[in-house]
Amino acid sequence: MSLVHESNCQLCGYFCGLRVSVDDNGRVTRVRPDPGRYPYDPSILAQCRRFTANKEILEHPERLNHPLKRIGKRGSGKWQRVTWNEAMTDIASHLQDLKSRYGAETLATCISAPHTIYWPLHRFLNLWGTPNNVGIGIVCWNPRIWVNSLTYGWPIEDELDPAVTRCVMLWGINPAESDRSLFWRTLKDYAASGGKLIVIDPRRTGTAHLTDRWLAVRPGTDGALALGFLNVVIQEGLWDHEFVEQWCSGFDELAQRVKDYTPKKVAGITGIPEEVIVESAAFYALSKPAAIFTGLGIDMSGIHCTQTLRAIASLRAITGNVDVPGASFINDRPDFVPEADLELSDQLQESQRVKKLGKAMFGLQRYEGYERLTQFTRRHGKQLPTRYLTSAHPHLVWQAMITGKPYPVRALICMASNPLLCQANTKLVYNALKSLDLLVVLEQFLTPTAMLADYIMPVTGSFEQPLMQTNGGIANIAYGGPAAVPPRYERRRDFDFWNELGKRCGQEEYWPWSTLEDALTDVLAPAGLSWSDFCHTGFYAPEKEYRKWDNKGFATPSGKVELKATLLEEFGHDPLPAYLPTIGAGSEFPLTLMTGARKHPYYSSEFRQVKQLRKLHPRPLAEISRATADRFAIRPGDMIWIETKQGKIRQETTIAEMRDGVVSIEYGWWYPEKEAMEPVLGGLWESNANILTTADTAFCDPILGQWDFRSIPCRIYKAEGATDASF
Ligand SMILES: Nc1nc2c(c(=O)[nH]1)N[C@H]1C(S)=C(S)[C@@H](COP(=O)(O)OP(=O)(O)OC[C@H]3O[C@@H](n4cnc5c(=O)[nH]c(N)nc54)[C@H](O)[C@@H]3O)O[C@H]1N2
Ligand SMILES: Nc1nc2c(c(=O)[nH]1)N[C@H]1C(S)=C(S)[C@@H](COP(=O)(O)OP(=O)(O)OC[C@H]3O[C@@H](n4cnc5c(=O)[nH]c(N)nc54)[C@H](O)[C@@H]3O)O[C@H]1N2
Ligand code: SF4
Ligand SMILES: [Mo]
Repeated sequence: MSLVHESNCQLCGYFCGLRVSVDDNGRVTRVRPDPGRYPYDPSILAQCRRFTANKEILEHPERLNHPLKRIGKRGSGKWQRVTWNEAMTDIASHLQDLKSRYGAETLATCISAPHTIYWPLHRFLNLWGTPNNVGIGIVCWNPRIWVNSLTYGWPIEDELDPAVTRCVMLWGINPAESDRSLFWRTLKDYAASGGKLIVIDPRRTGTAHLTDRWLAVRPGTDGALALGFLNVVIQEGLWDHEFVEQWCSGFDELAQRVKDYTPKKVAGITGIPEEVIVESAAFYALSKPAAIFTGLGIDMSGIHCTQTLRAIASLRAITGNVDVPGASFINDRPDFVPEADLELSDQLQESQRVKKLGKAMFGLQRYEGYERLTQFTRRHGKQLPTRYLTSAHPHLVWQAMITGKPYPVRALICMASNPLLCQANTKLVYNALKSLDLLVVLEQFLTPTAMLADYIMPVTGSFEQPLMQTNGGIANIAYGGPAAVPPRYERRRDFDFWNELGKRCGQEEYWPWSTLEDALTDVLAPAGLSWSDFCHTGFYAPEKEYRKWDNKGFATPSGKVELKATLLEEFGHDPLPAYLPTIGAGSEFPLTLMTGARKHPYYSSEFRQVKQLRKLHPRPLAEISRATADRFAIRPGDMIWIETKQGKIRQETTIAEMRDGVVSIEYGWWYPEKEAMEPVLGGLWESNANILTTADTAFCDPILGQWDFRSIPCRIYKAEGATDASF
């Protein structure tokens, strides 16, 4: 006999609703999409190869099942199995000891993709007293949250409604690989029924194949392109006069600014023909409503990022595509307890807030900027969680670990993150982790980062933990469901770790819950929903209301869309969208490197040990155009060195339709089949893209701190003698 449970896949950020059959022995026997629950996609089975891997991952022989304590030298691979109680007692007392010696700020945490629930971590940190959470957010999603908040007073959700939307621009985003769920299917259906698409990407991706309008932009020049589009829209009088007149501030200054960005000039910078720039801009402006989705192609563009997003935000606004159906939606405050309240950021004292590293840098991406921004959003009854907007800059945190300056950072807790593969400059991260007094890693697998830990705490995954996804706490939407099976072995939920650590560190009154389900029950209560009601539907979202500006205006200082951003000016930055020319690549590194474009079946550094997925994609691939391959006498299948100022790695060549002179490599590659100790560390040093990158603040966006993962000068050459076997 087997019982069917409703649950959610947690192998990527879409958390598809699933039906999980469990037999009398508690074994998962079958997993199917759940047509009754959000997000549901009947074509999941065909589209997403990871979906079927859930069973293998749940019972994988290499899953971490018990807490481990390091007994040899750091990285020596010698572990002792301990109980949760022993581990938690040691961790809590070690942390208290470090706090008494160096202050609360000596503890940092590292998080990244949306694998798990994050507010418990922030709640702990705020009560503990440290501003040092390192995320990847600075180059993933957060720039959009910041820029849209500065421009429209709150983040927006771009929206494709095939019945309403007349044009979709996909800019530096590739849902064909990064999102195989509902959105991708909607997009394909939209294209198949004649919907109009513009795709801006140096590679002809699966997404670009949906349209004739593929703009193969030169990496890192999107800012100029956006200014060029604005130039055309304004010169040709294609803007929404009524919306601009009533609801935008700074239009005249914007018009003046973009005058210089003629299609001719922009063609020279971006490599896109003049007539294509003119036609695309006019096409977008005349097809209303129109949506613009942006992705990592922009977020990871380093010094260009903030102002490129500002130009795109202005384009949306002057064409009247803000908070209208089929274009974009300004989210509402949640009816349930907002993440901003759960994280208890007001508990972090001013004396600790100012210790955020990098005093004179990135003034907005600090508590000062956060406070100023939320002053206006609060007028609309809304507040963003601090976690997107005050993230500590990773480069500064790694340096503080190594140098003790400006103060010692001696302890790190990594949750659902693998910084040795996913943060820039692996060597720096490695030296930082090696220098720590205490490294705790909450993990499912023995990753290279976990290999360097003092304690590894085994955590649950899909089906073993309940889920309540809230679009990062910025929207009035929640979806998710219950666990289908109890945690296996001694795996626990991330929540349990923070709940227990909090209680052991004097925060008892703030952790009134015994389980995550208890906590989620309290979170849902203000919306009038019980946890079991929520699990049944798996979805909470009231009907959307658009054009809220009509009676409320925007939650910005001027109450309008700020084409000229008051807060940017106040913090000493250019208040109008701008484009900073990139320094040329030079002869030593004549090519441009893009790292990390998404590919199925992997998710970041995960799943290389999952046999059914590894079989589909055994090695990392470096993509180049046919002409670039010929230029360097490289053939498909050749192993090549990819080298930047930071270092070199090897990947296998594949030919792709893309801009000449550009190299696109995969990231997150390590080899779980290799030795799990120093110096091998699971093949960390062989093909890992982040050996080639840096987040040195000297080269980051001066406004919010973004570093460049997508247009790095590089060179390539054949790795003589290296064959597949050397991987
Ligand atoms: N399969 C899979 N799916 C994933 C993930 C995964 O690891 N694997 N990761 C998830 C995560 S964490 C995220 S944040 C999302 C990201 O989702 P996306 O934003 O779709 O991510 P990417 O594919 O990294 O980048 C999009 C495109 O940007 C292009 N690009 C690179 N440089 C430039 C540039 O200078 N200009 C322009 N216009 N385009 C450029 C790349 O060629 C790429 O096709 O995906 C999520 N989904
Ligand atoms: N060069 C380059 N670097 C990049 C990027 C790029 O495009 N180029 N992309 C960046 C982006 S957008 C992102 S989001 C990051 C992703 O960076 P990470 O999130 O660090 O990447 P993952 O490999 O997904 O690591 C997550 C780890 O969490 C574990 N895990 C899974 N579920 C859970 C859970 O519920 N709880 C806990 N505690 N652990 C869990 C997994 O086993 C895995 O080892 O990488 C970034 N790094
Ligand atoms: S898209 Fe695939 S991996 Fe992501 S949640 Fe859905 S089934 Fe899981
Ligand atoms: Mo991400």
